[in-house]
Amino acid sequence: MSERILFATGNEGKMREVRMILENMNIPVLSMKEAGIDPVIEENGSTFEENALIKARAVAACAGPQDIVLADDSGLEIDHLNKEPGIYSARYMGEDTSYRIKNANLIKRLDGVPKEQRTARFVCAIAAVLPPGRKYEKLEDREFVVRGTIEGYIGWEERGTNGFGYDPIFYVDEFGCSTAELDSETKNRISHRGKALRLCEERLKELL
Ligand code: ITT
Repeated sequence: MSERILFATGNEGKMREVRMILENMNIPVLSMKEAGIDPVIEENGSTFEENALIKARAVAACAGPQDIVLADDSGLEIDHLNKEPGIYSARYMGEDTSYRIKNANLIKRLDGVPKEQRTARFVCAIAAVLPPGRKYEKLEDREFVVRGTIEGYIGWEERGTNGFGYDPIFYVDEFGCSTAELDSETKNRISHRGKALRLCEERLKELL
């Protein structure tokens, strides 16, 4: 196993979850900031997978020869809004607009829409770029992308203070509450990010 995992994100909310989920890998997980890496990344892909790979490659270009680089591209798809905000979730209404305002806006756009039509999901693509110089069986094993999703619906009000981003408006039937009302262990067990990172972990164990 390589010395460390560099996680290509500037989002502290993601980073908190990533650290918890990858805890049992027994390998240090560093954010870009902790690794002193701050590349300019242009997320101009048209899918979560493409954008995750763009981020992972940009950080891998600045990383050490032993580093495993992972990146997360994620977002919220609301079916009634043609899967908006989708890959533009972070940029929706402007990157610096507060989630209070973004969440209130999405609820307003669903005004009068019944529960069956409020379906939504969080999607998370995790891309991995592995260190060069190893004997990977297939060249494509040096880079791979996995996806995890969680199905839910958009509620009628913001609830809860855990999590980040769109969590206060994303409700799951299994628990009858928003993902911002779940403790972090429960969210990580059922979430898009938890599922994608566990798939990624399995793949890494096979390859390294
Ligand atoms: P990095 O690119 O630096 O990782 P980012 O916040 O710009 O950070 P994305 O482009 O992947 O990341 O945007 C993801 C957005 O989707 C994020 O900012 C949230 O608004 C939303 N999102 C993703 N996962 C979420 C989760 O678990 N809970 C709530 N909102 C989430």
